[in-house]
Amino acid sequence: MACPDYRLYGTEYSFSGQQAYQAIGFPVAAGGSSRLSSCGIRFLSDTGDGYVTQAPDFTFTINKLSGYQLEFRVESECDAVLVINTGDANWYYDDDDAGNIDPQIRLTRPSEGIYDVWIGTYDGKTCSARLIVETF
Ligand SMILES: [Ca+2]
Repeated sequence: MACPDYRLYGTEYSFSGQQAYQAIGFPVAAGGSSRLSSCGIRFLSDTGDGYVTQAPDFTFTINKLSGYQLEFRVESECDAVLVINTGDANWYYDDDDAGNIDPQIRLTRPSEGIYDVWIGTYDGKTCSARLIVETF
């Protein structure tokens, strides 16, 4: 079975911590066919289930993050989940922290580099969604 693979690339964007201080939105289809609970990923944050694609939806290169907190959140019409793999191969997961059963992950001491991001759904459905990246 295919599991999320950070060696693959999503749609690529590069920006700095300063540029993301004004929130940046990215339309995306939430969902996928890879079931997280079958993939044996050890998450540093919350752990939970959901379905994502094999390749990340987005591959961000984010520079000049010193002094910023970095937040990823989703606005969707379904029960979205969020998976992030950072440049140092750490995995993060969230299901519902943004409210409205949408996910949110805030990294308080983010490091510069590559962030692979998957927007999935808890129940395997697919829906329209929007990923928002913002620094604080
Ligand atoms: Ca959710």
